[in-house]
Amino acid sequence: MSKKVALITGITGQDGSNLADLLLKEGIEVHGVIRRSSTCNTSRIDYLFDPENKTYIHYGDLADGIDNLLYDLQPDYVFNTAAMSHVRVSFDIPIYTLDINSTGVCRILEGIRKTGLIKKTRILQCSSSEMFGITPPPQNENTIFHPVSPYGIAKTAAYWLVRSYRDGYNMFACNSICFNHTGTRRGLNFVTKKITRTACKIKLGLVNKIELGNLEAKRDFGDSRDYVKAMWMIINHTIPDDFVIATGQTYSIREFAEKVFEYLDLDFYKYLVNNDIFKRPVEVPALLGDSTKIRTTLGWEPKISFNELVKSMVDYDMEELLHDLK
Ligand code: F7E
Repeated sequence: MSKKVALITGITGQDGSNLADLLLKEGIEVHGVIRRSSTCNTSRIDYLFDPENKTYIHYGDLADGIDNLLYDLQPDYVFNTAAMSHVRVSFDIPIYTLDINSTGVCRILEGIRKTGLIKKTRILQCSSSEMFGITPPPQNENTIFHPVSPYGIAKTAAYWLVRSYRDGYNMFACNSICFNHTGTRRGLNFVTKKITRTACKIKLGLVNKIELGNLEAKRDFGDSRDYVKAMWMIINHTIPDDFVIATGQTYSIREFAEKVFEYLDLDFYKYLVNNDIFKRPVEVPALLGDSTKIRTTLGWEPKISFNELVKSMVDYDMEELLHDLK
């Protein structure tokens, strides 16, 4: 039997690269879409070019649509992990954010429809807990969306587009509503990675301060490797549906930072500098996911604890910095 084919948009990102790892282990033929960039943006997936991990990479952009790729590959699965993923930056580039994060999703859905793949191709859209915005926790699939950033608003439009194509055209289109997830492959400008990386630099005497914005926001932090497993379960479910992916525990940014600094035997407050530049015009105060639906329907549960997550990130950053210092 020929291999099933998956197309991952955003394969250079945290989730896209973790998903590629998982799909290769599942025996899937993996194709990834990367954007053209003047600087190299493949550091998270360079190992995938190894003949043993053969992955096929194609240039593409959600600003352009991926119809040709859909037509050529006729994929069994499409995972849309591509996005302008930074909430604060979405206030600086709202129109671009809306184009990529909502119209871009519509371009993929239309691409599947126009290329006659409705019956064949299953699509999973990476939706976000930012859609809940200021609706108080806990949040689940029945919670009202009240997004407050261009990012959250764009993700909400995309969520409804997926539902509309599912209802209107019988497309196997589903949403994974992901709460914050991080890990060793997290981008440097997200708060968890910024904290682990800067704390390690402080420990090594490379810098002497950490500048942060709002420390009181609460987030439900999971590990991306657990979350991509949930995505795989959702897209292989018997029916297309939407599921919250979350740990059910919430920590403030202050608590996350205290934990990291404590692990490195450092006093967080000795190095902390508050800087309003890292605050958003409107903040999402508290996210805490209720993932009962995916736990009871698909049997998913996160395997990596908060403590293990923090430890793995700090250990990874320390090792990488020490390697770079050699
Ligand atoms: O901020 C606060 C900030 O940028 C977390 C994305 O993956 O998860 C992520 O969005 C919190 C916010 O992630 C700094 O105000 C304080 O309250 O790491 P973040 P996010 O905005 O929660 C959702 C689910 C997604 O879908 C997104 O794609 O930390 N914060 N000081 C800071 N945040 C940053 N980035 N930098 C700071 O210095």
